[in-house]
Amino acid sequence: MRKSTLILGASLIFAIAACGGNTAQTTNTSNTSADRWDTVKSRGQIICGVSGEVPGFSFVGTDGKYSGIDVDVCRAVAAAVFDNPDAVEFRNLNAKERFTALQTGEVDILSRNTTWTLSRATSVGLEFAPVVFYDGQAIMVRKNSNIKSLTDLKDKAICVQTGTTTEQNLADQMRKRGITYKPVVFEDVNVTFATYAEGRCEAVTADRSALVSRRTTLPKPEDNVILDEVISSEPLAPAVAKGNGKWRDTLTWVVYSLIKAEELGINSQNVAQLATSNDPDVKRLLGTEGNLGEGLGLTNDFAAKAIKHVGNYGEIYDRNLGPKTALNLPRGQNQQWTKGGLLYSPPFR
Ligand SMILES: N[C@@H](CCC(=O)N[C@@H](CS)C(=O)NCC(=O)O)C(=O)O
Repeated sequence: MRKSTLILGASLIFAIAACGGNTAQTTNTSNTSADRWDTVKSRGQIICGVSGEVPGFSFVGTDGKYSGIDVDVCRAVAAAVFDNPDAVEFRNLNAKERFTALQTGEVDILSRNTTWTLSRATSVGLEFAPVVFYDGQAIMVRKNSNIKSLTDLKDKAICVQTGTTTEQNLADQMRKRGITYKPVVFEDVNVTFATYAEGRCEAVTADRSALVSRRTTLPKPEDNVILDEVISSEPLAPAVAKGNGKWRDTLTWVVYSLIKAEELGINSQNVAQLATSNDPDVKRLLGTEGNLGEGLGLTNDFAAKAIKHVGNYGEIYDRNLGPKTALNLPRGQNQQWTKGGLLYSPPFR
């Protein structure tokens, strides 16, 4: 009872402040309370939850080194905060474990091909940063199977990982189309794909990028095709636990800095030399003019540090998913807005 009165009181104050347009006051409140940002700063290292099983996104090599676009997001934050992209410890999390790991504080950031959804952003308690990869769900089948569409999967076994939007979307789509099927559900991604590879499922479904990625790990990748049909939208974004506004801001603006850097033509090779640029947009992003970093509790050249160590969004994409990689994923929706894509950073001002 007392608790609900307090909560009501707090929301009333917020509502009055918001209606009165006193946004500075509300911003200050969220930024001065105990925040994950303080824990990370005093630890001197970020703990980053990844999958570790999806090449191009997050993967542990035979040398124990992590790579992938999700890995690079955490490395960029470490570079911006500590000027050291290696100040990150990675933890492997499967689909089911990932949210608990964030809620309990086991990880500071969840950067793990995770779709931004309403329930995850509310009841599950996640605070999403910008989308780093726009994806959609697809289906993979054997080339010689004669399965060309979802309809052809009537009464067939479909392998799928639990704890994912993938499992939910498949059920929705099949229900919508009145198609009966046999979901074969696993917690472990390796078992999911191994079961498909053994021929015990006629199809396997996942985010399209994950299918392209995991196909490279199958015994005969070329014997498998990904159907053209895309059955959902999967905006993949990193996240922090709710109630850590300052830490969320850091993650958010580091991701935007990588996107903005590509838009402005700043990359790891020219970032040092562009410190003397006369372009006001470049100067503000690199912190040679203004004090944008201060608002985050960082140095004003936080973006320059991230770009120097990890590269801009385009460099990160190319290194992990581009034409020189086994995935060779076209940029598509993950292109800059100036080139017809969906990547768009708000102003650095
Ligand atoms: N984007 C979807 C699916 C994410 C997902 O977990 N996909 C599986 C299928 S490849 C995966 O990445 N598994 C890796 C693991 O469990 O480590 C979601 O957020 O629910």
